[in-house]
Formats: sequence, structure tokens, C-alpha cells
Amino acid sequence: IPIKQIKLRRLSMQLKNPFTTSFGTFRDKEFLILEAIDEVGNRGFGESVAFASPWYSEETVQTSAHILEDFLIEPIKNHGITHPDDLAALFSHIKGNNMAKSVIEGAIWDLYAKRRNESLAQALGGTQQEIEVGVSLGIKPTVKDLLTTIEQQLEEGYKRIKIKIEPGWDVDVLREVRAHFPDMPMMADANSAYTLDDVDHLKKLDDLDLMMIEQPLAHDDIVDHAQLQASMDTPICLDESIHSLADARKAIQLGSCQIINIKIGRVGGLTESKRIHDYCREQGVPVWCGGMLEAGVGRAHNIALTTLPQFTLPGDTASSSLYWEEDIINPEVVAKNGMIQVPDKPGIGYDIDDHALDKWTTATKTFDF
Ligand code: OSB
Ligand code: MG
Repeated sequence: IPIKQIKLRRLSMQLKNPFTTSFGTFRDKEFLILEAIDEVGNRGFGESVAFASPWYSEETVQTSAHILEDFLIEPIKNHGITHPDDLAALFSHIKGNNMAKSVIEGAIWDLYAKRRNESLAQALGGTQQEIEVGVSLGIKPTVKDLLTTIEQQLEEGYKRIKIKIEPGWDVDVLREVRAHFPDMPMMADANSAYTLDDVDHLKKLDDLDLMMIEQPLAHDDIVDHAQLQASMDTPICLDESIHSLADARKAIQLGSCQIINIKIGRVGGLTESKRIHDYCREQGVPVWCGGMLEAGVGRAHNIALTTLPQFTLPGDTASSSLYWEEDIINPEVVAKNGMIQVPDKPGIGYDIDDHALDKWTTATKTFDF
């Protein structure tokens, strides 16, 4: 893939509504957009998912920029690659920093697909023409606020409702939600807010017919989760703890989870996401695609990945308009009745809105090859 230039932008966009998790509140989003341009002017795009603060994981926007600028761009310039899968070998001596690796990998996957004149979904081996999506709802000031929001999102047609929980906003709140919406497909995400001391409390969730509880225990744990799963019926889904196929294999072998949330950035890119997907398919473990409050480029990558067959549960990739006044792609991502039609145009399948991209860009660096 003859890359001529890489453009790395830093953007800042304001969220329409603050989003509260057990570890903090997001009001706006800072992120990177990396553009890889070939000799005939094809443009491949990748979006970073690290947040400004290391709340969800160690990586931040700043560490992603540092790792990209100082370690990841150079080897591509020096060695060149023929397929996006080659990047794993090129980056293998750089530990961790999966979100940084994923930004450039994503841009090169998009460029690769565009050069082949096929959609990213096709290039990945996707099989679904439309995908099911749910929505993730942050912690609200009152239960009434939560119930109103759920009502609105059910009217939008989302296929399942995910509710963020933390100690003090969990069993009682979910019980009230269940009483109002007896048949709603519903799950909870704790973002690692509990420990094994909370086992008896968490077991009360077993009465509420949850599809799953996501990441109840520590962000870096798979051992305690196995103990928790053995003592509760609600399926555990791991998010934060899974960074690779090796992690997924260990978690499944230990019985730490029954479902895996695949986030492209967290596992270092689309190639590793696909490997985890393939392993889960062999093992009969359902997967779904998580979200990181992405703008349009990240959303488009999530949609392409979700076309793989083992993505049997609705993901978190809701409509752009839920998050942004103006997204950086054209058209924006639209979920109708909880379904997104997968674009069949080359690459990510959405056009970049260059005007919006420029508007939200706060800094740009260019690397000529
Ligand atoms: O754990 O999935 C998570 C948002 C920020 C950080 C972590 C998570 C989330 C979400 C929202 O649940 C996902 C989205 O709507 O993009
Ligand atoms: Mg999560």
C-alpha cells in the first residue's frame, strides 16, 4: 500500500448531553483523526477512542498522539506494508497502547478497502447487510429522568437498553426500571465499580432478567470475575479486561464471562477484533460491538466490524444525532427501529465532511513519506 502522506489531527467536539459512568462524567470529547493518503489521492481514516483522562483505561488522547508520532508512523514509512494484517508484526515489539495502534490500523484498513473498491465490511469478510443496535444510558440525576430517557429511546426503536450502574445506583434502580418495562431487553454496565465483597448484593440482579452485566469487577481482572460468574446466574460480559485474543481465550477458559464486548480500539484494531470474533464463533460465545462515544469515523468502523456473523447481540453504536450536533461524516449514522443499514460504498462507506472536520480540528501534523 503506497502511502504518500499521513495527516494527524486533534479534534474537540461537544457532546449534546453529558454522559455519566461509574468513573466520571464526559461533557465533550477530544480525539484524533488519522488520515492515510495514497499516491492517487485515496484517503483512509481512523479515529482514536482514548479519552482525555485515563478513566476507562491507561491511554489518553495525549499518549495516543505521542505513541503514534514517535513510534508507530516511522516503521510504516520504513518498511511499507501490503495488507493491514502486516501491522501486527510491525508493532509487535511495542507493548500495549492498543488504542494508538488501532487509529493507524483503522486508517490503513479503510485505505486498503478503498483501493480494492470494496466496502470495509466486505474487506473484513462481513456477512450482514444491516445490523442491530441498542443504546447505552448514563447515570442520571433521578430515576424519573432515567425512565423518561428509556421511554424516548424505546420509541426510537433501539433493540436493547444498557444502563450504567455504580454502588448506590444499581439494584433498586434496575428493579424500578424492570417494573415499568417488564419485557424490555435490558443490561447493566458497572465499568468495574464493584469487588468480590459485593457478591451478595450483585446476586440480587439475578431476579431482573438482565441480558448480562458488563464488567462488574476490576478493569484488569479475569480471575475474580470467574468466581463471581460461578456464583450468579446473570451472564457476565467483559469489556475493559479484554485486550487481545489471548485475553479472550483465558477469560472463556476460566469461565470469567459468557459474552464479550469487542471494542476495536481496546484490542488494538480490526485485525485483532476479527481474531477474537473468530475464536468466539468457534467457542459459541456471543459478541457485540461496544462504543466509546465515537464521532462518525469510529462509528463507521464499528458498523463494518459488526457485519461479522458472531455479532449476534445489539451493539452500542447508536445514531450520530444522539451524541453530536454535527458529525464529521456524510450522511450521519442513522439507526431506524434499532437497525443500521450497512453502507456498500468503498471503505468506511461514509463521506468525510471536510468542512465539519476542519471546524472541530484544533491541531494538525503532517508526515510525508
Ligand atoms: O463501558 O462501554 C463502556 C462510554 C464511555 C466509556 C466506556 C463505555 C461507554 C458506554 C457508551 O457505555 C458507549 C457509547 O454510547 O458509545
Ligand atoms: Mg462497558
